[in-house]
Amino acid sequence: MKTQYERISILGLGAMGRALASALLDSGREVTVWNRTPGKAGELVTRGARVASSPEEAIHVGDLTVVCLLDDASVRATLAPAVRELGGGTLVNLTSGSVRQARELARWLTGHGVHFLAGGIMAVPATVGTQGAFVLYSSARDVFDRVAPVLGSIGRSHWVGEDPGFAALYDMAALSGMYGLGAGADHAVALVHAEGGDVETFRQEVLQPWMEQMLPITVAGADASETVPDEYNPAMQATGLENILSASGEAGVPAHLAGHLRASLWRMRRAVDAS
Ligand code: FVH
Repeated sequence: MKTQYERISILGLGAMGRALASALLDSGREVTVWNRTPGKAGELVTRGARVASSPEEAIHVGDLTVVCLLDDASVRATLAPAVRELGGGTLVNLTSGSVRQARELARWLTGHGVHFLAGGIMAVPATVGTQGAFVLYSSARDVFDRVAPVLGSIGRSHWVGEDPGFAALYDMAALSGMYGLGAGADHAVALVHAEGGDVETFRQEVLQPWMEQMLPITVAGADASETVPDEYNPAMQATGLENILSASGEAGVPAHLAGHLRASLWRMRRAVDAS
């Protein structure tokens, strides 16, 4: 197996695939790109990327294949006709999918002699290659050790275990946390807007510093058991949540924006009932 990975092929030129190609070009690699719909390579070509006319051709010219497509179904559809070409090569899948899909993809590809690494990108296209960006990887450690330095230009490489499903697992769980934060922020802004508050001032002077203060406490306190420690005073929190929900209703904020509050209230009431 080649270990230098100077020639990298990217399957998928959506927003993320283009950002990956750009970062890898910046790092001095030879980059070949393929996309189902032609004409998406744009300025990547002027910067030196080569365009392949099929997944097979892209896989053939590269010594490392990076896949970043919409979902697992598109990965399967793209790789199925090319799987013979992949045998003996190295493939990193950076497409989002479920834990089961990642495990099954790993089984299928390793069964065809592919050195496989599963990944989950903890970045958006605009932050690929910047300081905060990182990528979760899982499956065979030796494949990670060879690939990680090469893909470091996308973002810091972070291995999360031999189970090929773990990159997807931690990726999805982290996204769940992000969407929870987003839902809370959306509701907060909707409430301020509905009661005539200054949304921009609230955003900058109240919401941002408050969420920054609470983020480490919230992450540390997250608990899979759904119990609430007594020192969190669940009775007080249940009353507080009822107040927010009342205020939200009085302001006419749509009830579906407050789903996260009802989930927290359910948890606090359950803790009160259990005490
Ligand atoms: N963009 C983001 O912020 C997030 C950040 C975290 C990781 N995600 C995941 O990355 C995967 C790709 O996301 P994307 O942003 O590049 O997505 P799109 O811009 O919508 O591009 C989709 C590409 O997939 C191709 N494609 C779709 N269906 C098929 C198919 N059946 N066969 C072959 N290719 C297919 C599509 O091709 P085309 O429509 O241009 O022909 C694009 O190349 C994704 O898993 C995110 O969850 C991004």
